[in-house]
Amino acid sequence: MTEYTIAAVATAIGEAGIGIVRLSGADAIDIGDRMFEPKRGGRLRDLPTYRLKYGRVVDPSNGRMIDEAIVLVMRGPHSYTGEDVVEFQCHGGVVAVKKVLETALQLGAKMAQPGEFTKRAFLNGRLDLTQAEAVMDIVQSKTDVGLNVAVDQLEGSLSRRIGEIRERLYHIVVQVEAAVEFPEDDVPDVDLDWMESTIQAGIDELDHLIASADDGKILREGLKTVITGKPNVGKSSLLNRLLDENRALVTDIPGTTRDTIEEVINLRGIPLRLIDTAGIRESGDVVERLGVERAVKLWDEADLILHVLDRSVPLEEEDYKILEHTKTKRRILLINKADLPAVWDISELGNLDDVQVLEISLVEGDLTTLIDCIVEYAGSGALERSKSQSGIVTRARHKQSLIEAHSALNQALTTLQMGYPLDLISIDLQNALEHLGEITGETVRENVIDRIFSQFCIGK
Ligand SMILES: Nc1nc2c(ncn2[C@@H]2O[C@H](COP(=O)(O)OP(=O)(O)OP(=O)(O)O)[C@@H](O)[C@H]2O)c(=O)[nH]1
Ligand SMILES: [Mg+2]
Repeated sequence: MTEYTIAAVATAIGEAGIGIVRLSGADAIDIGDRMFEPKRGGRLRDLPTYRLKYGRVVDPSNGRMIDEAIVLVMRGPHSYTGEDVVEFQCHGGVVAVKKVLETALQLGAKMAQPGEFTKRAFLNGRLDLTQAEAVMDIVQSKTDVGLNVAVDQLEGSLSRRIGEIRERLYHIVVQVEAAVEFPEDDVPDVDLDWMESTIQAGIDELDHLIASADDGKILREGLKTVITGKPNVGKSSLLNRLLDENRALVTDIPGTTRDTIEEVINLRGIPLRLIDTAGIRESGDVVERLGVERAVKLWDEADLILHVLDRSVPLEEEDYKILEHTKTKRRILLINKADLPAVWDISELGNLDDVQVLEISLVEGDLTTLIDCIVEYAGSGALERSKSQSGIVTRARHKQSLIEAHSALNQALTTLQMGYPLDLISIDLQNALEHLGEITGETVRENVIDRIFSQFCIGK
């Protein structure tokens, strides 16, 4: 158990039905007792685990009542953090809840860091690292599909898969080490064919997991979709139509949008992070130029680019420039203003073999075809993967460790095939094991752990 007790408000701050102040640590129950007077007497320390008491929260310095509350006691190790946990369920007002927290702090609890409750759960072995991360993903999930993936991860789907791969590699390491350390003893010879096929199977599995990472990222963070094009083509109109509200200013003056505007929408289960940007053109205006720079930078980060063109005005250099600069990206060309006469033909855009092209009007007709196209073209892989229960990689951190483990296994395979000494193979395998262990948290460094939990909200 960690030596000190932490406390934080666990619910969102604001007027609400209830507000919860949570304490965890060796003194949690003692501190709880000192600031709480149960209506029917008794003390929290005598309360069995998972029981509640109703009463008054009081300021022990003057005996004044702060709020009414129901207090829940959960004793370690069978609690969320693995420690003694006390939760005050108060009336959810900003001041009352803060006052309850302050009282706990005055009695010796320390203000919890972001994610510290979950971090303690991890350090006390209640969760592994992928599960702790899944807790955060559940809190932040943007669609039902994203939630399902996070819940599977919390249930251990990814850990299990990583665990199985580690188990098999570990088996080889044990055999190799025995053969290396006791060469003259009666250790049976290592079966090199078995070793080779086991390592190869590990590599194949890692390939699968790594391949799931792009879709996993989309499910967790959303498909970063950047709307781009020259000024006045209808970019902000597109954002508004997809959102179904007048979020961005739309005028017939080119250069209306200066800064980026980001909104999240749920497109049939795919979370779309939709970003409207300034129209691309050379501009003497400083503000507009900054907006354009920002827009161009976003091309690199985009998972999907919606490039809007206006068919009612002649093509210009900018249209071609954007086409050229975004050509390595997944993109959809939207030939807009189909309600107006066209002054150019799609063939003038050159070779568009690898691009989806749609003609649309943002003032007439619906966007079903566009939505179908986005979901089909950019999101179907993610939706498909979300249905498999066998573990999807949703974080860059996991992907990086998998890539490193993959490279160590490839190295092991080469070493084996070249007929080098077995202890060299053992080093490669240990390396792979270590990288796989980083994902679940067995071999992860402390600063990485700190970084992960610092992204959580306070009270979680
Ligand atoms: N006729 C017609 N007009 C459209 C269509 N889409 C947008 N417009 C009009 O085109 C003008 C520009 O639209 P915006 O959505 O502001 O264009 P934008 O690309 O965001 O422009 P900037 O922010 O200046 O780069 C507005 O007057 C819109 O009403 C369309 O499909 N048909
Ligand atoms: Mg605009």
